[in-house]
Amino acid sequence: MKAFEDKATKLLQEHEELITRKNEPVEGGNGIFTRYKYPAVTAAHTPVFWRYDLNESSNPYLMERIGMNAALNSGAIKWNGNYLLVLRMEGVDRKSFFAVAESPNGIDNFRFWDYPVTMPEDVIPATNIYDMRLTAHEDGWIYGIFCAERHDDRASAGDLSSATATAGIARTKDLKTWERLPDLKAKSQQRNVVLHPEFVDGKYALYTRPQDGFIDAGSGGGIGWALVDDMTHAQVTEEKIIDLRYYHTIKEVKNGEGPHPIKTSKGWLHLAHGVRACAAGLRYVLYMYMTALDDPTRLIATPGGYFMAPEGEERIGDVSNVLFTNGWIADEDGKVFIYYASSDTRMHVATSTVDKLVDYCMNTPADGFSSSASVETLKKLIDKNLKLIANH
Ligand code: M1P
Repeated sequence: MKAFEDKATKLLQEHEELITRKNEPVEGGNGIFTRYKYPAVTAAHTPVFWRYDLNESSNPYLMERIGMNAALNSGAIKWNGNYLLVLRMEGVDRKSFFAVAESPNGIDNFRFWDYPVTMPEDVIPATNIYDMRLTAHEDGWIYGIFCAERHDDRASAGDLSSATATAGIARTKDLKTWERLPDLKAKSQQRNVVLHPEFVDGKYALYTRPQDGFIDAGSGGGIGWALVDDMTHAQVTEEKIIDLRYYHTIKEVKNGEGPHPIKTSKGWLHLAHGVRACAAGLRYVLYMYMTALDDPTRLIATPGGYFMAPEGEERIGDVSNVLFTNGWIADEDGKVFIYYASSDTRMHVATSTVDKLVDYCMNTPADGFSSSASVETLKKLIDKNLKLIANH
């Protein structure tokens, strides 16, 4: 019927307008990075044919049949000249799955591939999978490491929310067909596990995040590092904490590696998330650090405080007051595309350059761990500037 056809045409047109909308840089800011006006990808960017049955006889009212709740925490990779996000899509049924969206410029025009990723299961199937970190490793494979969540069967009867977090591992050569490898074996639960892109001492190197329970990072201490002989049977035997958590900092409660670090002439550039608690609940922000080229476990720069925190509409969503990142792309000309999710709801992009980010890491004062130390740090900059102003 014409009414059905008109409605379907309108749906498709509105969707096309959304995904082809030009994004605009937000003027001003702090000079370190540039935010963009619109989210890069949202649940509404998913194809209409994922959500609606477009057959009039089986869906005469043209109602949505499969709802999408959120598009968040995306891995990222440059692929055949385009910018690819492997998104954590979350349906209205709360299940997360992976799907690829591709953009010619990294900023807008993200278009989903027709089908979501079919991720093979490990021997014990997971209930939920999410937050993939992509690493094009020097061994020639692209690895995706993600959280595999299962109900904790040791929980008492009736406890239907206790869960376990394990690092699921898969690899691919084309981002279409994935080979699932056995989940990471470790003494503790693990989330936010990331593969370093190069061999270190002839081994694979993982950034880990040991945790006491599904939510609680507790005694884990921070972001860890573990060397692994074989990714097809990955096991953490020794784990060293390389980026510790401290009292009264932005990462007091938890932290976790974001995407794998970018190699620069000055060291490895890291992007991570830090979590603190407050009366409103947990607050997730992004922070940076750098490690040495000759020893990726040695910290060489630890800028204090957050690099990015939720602003404006970013503050509100399914899990409010959260920024989270697990994907960035460094172009050959040094431009960096930082993909981050806000409040577990939508994806954004911010841009910077490798040089600016290294400068930020090297020249931002470290956290002095007390109010008086912060005041002394502030006074040093004021002194320097007042002398400069006086000499003008
Ligand atoms: O809800 C905020 C984030 O919480 C978890 O991160 P972490 O393990 O550091 O607490 C993850 O579930 C992440 O997906 C989520 O965005």
